[in-house]
Amino acid sequence: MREILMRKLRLFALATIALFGVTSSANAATTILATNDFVGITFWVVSMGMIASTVFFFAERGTVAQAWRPSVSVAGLVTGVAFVHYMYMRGIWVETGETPTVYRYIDWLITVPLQIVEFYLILAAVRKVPVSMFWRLLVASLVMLVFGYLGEAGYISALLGFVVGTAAWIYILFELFSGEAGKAMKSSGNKALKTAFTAMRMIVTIGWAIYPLGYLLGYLAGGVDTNTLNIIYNLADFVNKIAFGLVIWSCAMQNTSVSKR
Ligand SMILES: *C/C=C(C)/C=C/C=C(C)/C=C/C1=C(C)CCCC1(C)C
Repeated sequence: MREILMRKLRLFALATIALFGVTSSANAATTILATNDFVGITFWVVSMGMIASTVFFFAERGTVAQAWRPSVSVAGLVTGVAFVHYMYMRGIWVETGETPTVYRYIDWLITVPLQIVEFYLILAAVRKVPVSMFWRLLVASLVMLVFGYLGEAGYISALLGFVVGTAAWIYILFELFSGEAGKAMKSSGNKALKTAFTAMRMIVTIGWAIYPLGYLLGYLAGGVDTNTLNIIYNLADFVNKIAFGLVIWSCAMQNTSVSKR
């Protein structure tokens, strides 16, 4: 009974996503993308990558072991929320040539905490971990983004926003490398989890560094042009959201083949 209801809900969710994708792209057809607008093209490519991965993650969710479903669902939420923002950002870019900074920050405000919480979720799928770890990671990611936005929007000095934001990011890295989360991973005795955790941590270290670097070059030095910055952000999002989710999915699959489906 419950299984049937869940299957129906899943189908409904997929249909909604697909319908939204179709209607948004129909609206988008009214704006003309220039053949040499490479930034606009990357906005499009990333949008389509986001919707494809969203459908993929929700479709795959039911095939992984129970304990891994929240992780795969959250991966789908991240790309789903990003897809909606990308449809808007693409429109703003193609129509006005402006950098859609506010939309990026709103997107980050939702997707980044969800991603950072994934570390807790994948650990919790294989072992006992304290809920306080969840809150520490969540709050640190929010501090990072809120201060970045305040600095970028001019409510506080750009430098202060950068310094506090970066401190929060370093705190996250500390937690993942040598804090409770890193230690819990090491002592988990789960090979697939270790591989996934390490790969995700690499993304949070290298892939995420692109954003503060863009902030630094664009707002403190004032030297980076908007075309370059947007292309870099778009490609970074592709890796940091889609590849990040695929790592989680792959780990979930590996843990499923050894336990029961
Ligand atoms: C999918 C979007 C992602 C993974 C966005 C990540 C954004 C960051 C890691 C931003 C970091 C920042 C700092 C570390 C310093 C202050 C400025 C920010 C917000 C750009």
